[in-house]
Amino acid sequence: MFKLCGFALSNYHNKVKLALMEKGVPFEEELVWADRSAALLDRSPLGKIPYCETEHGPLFESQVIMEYIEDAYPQNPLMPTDAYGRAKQRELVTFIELHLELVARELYGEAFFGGKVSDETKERVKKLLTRNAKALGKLAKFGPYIAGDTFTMADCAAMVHLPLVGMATKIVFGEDVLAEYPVRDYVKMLAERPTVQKVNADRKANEALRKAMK
Ligand SMILES: N[C@@H](CCC(=O)N[C@@H](CS)C(=O)NCC(=O)O)C(=O)O
Repeated sequence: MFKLCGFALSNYHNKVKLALMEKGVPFEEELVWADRSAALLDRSPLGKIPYCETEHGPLFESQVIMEYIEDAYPQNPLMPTDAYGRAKQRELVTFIELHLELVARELYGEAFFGGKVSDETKERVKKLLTRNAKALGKLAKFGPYIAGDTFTMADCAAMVHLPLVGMATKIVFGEDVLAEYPVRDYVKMLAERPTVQKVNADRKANEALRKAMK
């Protein structure tokens, strides 16, 4: 059976888990911390989670896993069938991850883990995120789903990443770079889905476990 490995505090892990549940793909979940152990590096060369175990072998990089799931389990598709529609999905996911989440990630140490980020980094990140956040308006529809009137793969990404980008920038800069978008209402709307409720409940339980381990 398909196995998703990682921990439920991770936005990338939760993106894949949400897709699996939305598609109704049977899967097992194995708790794996990003501990740089030899066992982890054997499955995921950069020691990152999530990775998965398929019937053919392991895969890492969450978006590669998402596409594998879509190809291997065509039921309840999370992408349209036409090439351009599929490309638009990938465009939105790539944009959110490469130009928003990965940039904002530089702030997480200070925003969530008690660290400190240099003023130089803050200035660079703020400039980039301000520009990139404006560009999100050209791609995101919030209509009510991120790519239009249907729940898609892009929602699995937007649901886990956009709130984090908003929170991190609000904490570190005192202003949410995504404030002009209805992210709060969007997340609230998605939280009516049992799949999203399960992701959120598991994330909270994982956070409690991590705290208890310290
Ligand atoms: N591009 C990767 C990002 C995954 C990622 O950054 N995972 C984090 C947890 S949210 C991680 O494993 N960090 C540990 C590390 O980088 O050593 C993906 O999409 O899977």
